Amino acid sequence: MKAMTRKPEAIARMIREAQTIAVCSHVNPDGDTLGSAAAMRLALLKLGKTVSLFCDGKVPDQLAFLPGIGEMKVPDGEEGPFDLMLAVDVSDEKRLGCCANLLSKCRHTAQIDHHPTNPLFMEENSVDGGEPANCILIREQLAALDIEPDRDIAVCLYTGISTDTGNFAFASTNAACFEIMSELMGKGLPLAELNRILFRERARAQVLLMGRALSSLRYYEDGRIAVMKLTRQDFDECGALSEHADTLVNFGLDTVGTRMALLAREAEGGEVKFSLRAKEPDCVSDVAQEFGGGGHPQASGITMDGELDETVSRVLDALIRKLNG
Ligand SMILES: [Mn+2]
Repeated sequence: MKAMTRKPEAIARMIREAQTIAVCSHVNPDGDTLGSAAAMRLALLKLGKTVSLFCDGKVPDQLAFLPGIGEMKVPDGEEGPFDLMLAVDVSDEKRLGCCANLLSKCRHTAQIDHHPTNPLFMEENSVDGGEPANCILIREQLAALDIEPDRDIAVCLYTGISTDTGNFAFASTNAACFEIMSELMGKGLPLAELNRILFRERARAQVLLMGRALSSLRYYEDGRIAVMKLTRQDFDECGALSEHADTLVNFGLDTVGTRMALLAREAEGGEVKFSLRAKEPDCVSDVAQEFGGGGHPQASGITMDGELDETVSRVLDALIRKLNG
């Protein structure tokens, strides 16, 4: 069952009755939760509210352009009390991280979210698991508050919608995305500049690491499996962090004719971390489980003790068996 209880009017009433409002994002914040929080902050300021932004995590450098996002703080226990907590894009209480400590300091609690699994854990919940981005529900919330988006709010809403839809490319992308985009373009949204920051620019260390990953690329089984390896030395020489390797496995998967891809990296603790990917209908999560890992059918991970080349050949053998099975 998809959670579906859109209640912008009920949330608007709670907002109107509150003066001090704590807006909370989820741990490991992304463009949608931060875009939602930044847009709500701007709207609430227009209504004369006192707004605080909280998140258990650091704002990624790439999202520092979001208007007002510099106000975001990790709660330190000294803040509050607040009339209202408003959680945005937070699928359950655990995803609040240490912001959950604020719940007891808030007279009322509410949330706006788009995760199908949301257990409706707040006093008032405006949730629709069918929408591809929370910022679509934020646009609706602004309408319930009689707030017209301005250019800054447009920047926030675009960031959430574009990042959660993979730049309008995922199957979840719907007509509402483009209806809202049409409106935001009319507000002077700097589309080309933001698109470059969000979807094209990479940290230098990541570009260098990409070169290492691509030069390690080998194809097996007539190109149906792509394998890349990164050593500790690659990371050190590129000045790269583990997170810089996160999406590189896709270069292998995006090859014409390739059905499964693997990227293995030596982690700091002496383990080897694997990212496994497959194109539908192929599946890699069962191979991941064989080695104590897990994840989604087409995107899984494994962490293993052992030496790089030896662990890679074991996982590769399992992928070959799976492919021919
Ligand atoms: Mn989201």
